[in-house]
Amino acid sequence: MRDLKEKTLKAKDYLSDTHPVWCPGCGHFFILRALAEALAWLKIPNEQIGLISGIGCSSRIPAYIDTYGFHTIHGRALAVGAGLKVARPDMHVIVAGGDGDGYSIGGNHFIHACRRNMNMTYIVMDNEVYGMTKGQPSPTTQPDWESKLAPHGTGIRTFNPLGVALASGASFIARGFSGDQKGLIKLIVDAIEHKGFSLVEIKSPCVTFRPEEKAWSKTMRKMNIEPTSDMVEASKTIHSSDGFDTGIFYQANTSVFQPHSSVEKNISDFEKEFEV
Ligand SMILES: Cc1ncc(C[n+]2csc(CCOP(=O)(O)OP(=O)(O)O)c2C)c(N)n1
Ligand code: SF4
Repeated sequence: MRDLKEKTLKAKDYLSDTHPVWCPGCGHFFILRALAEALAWLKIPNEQIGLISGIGCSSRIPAYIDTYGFHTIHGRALAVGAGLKVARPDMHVIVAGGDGDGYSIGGNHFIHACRRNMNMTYIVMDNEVYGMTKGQPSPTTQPDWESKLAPHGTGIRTFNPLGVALASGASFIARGFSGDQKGLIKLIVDAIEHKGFSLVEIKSPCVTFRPEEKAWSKTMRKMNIEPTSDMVEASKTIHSSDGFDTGIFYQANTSVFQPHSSVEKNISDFEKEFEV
């Protein structure tokens, strides 16, 4: 593991002047901080980063980071991020959002982003609930979690993002915890440095609609997983985990998809292609 003390830039060099509107104590604050620390450690020039998000409390993050950013539409952030990477392969593309945004409405994009294995990082701020729309169950909500909208629970088994990512072709798969700042910074640094599609799924308590998630500070294990490039081994670890393990579950060098950019074309070239 690298020594994070080597960095010279500061997290504040990557934070914007906009103060987050998140509820006090929301786990997303700690992810914002860890992302800024990771970028400072990597010393990537601000203008070389594109932070793309969908919709949700978590997806507000581009407003708080001082890089290029695009707060897009619900569930479509990965498609926009892939488009940016095609047009600007030189840029570091980071996509961020919530479990509702990425695993429900954005589920199809998630699978195919993993399959394409483009060189980009996907940060999912997973609070096992739809925070912004006031507490509906999400794909990662336990079947027996009772709420106003699902008084007897959904009765539906939870979505396993790490398992789906592995089966779909992602080449870097990690789980972190918003309450483990040091571990999270390392995971984000490793994910951004990885060549290929990197998923960093981060457990992030929603203190307003799931206050019981505050107990994660006691149940989450800090960086107890050792990375492997063996798919079978990774699959066993992912499927035997109770969800409280953190670290890199899988990292492999597999072929990265980078289609040829057509960004050098001007508008009249595009118009000609659509002439009838
Ligand atoms: C197409 C579309 N469908 C639904 C919504 C309503 N909507 C906005 S945010 C959201 C859920 C966000 O939950 P999540 O991604 O888990 O993020 P969190 O707020 O928990 O951080 C939904 C359903 C929307 N904005 N657009
Ligand atoms: S509603 Fe939940 S996810 Fe949204 S800001 Fe508040 S604590 Fe965070």
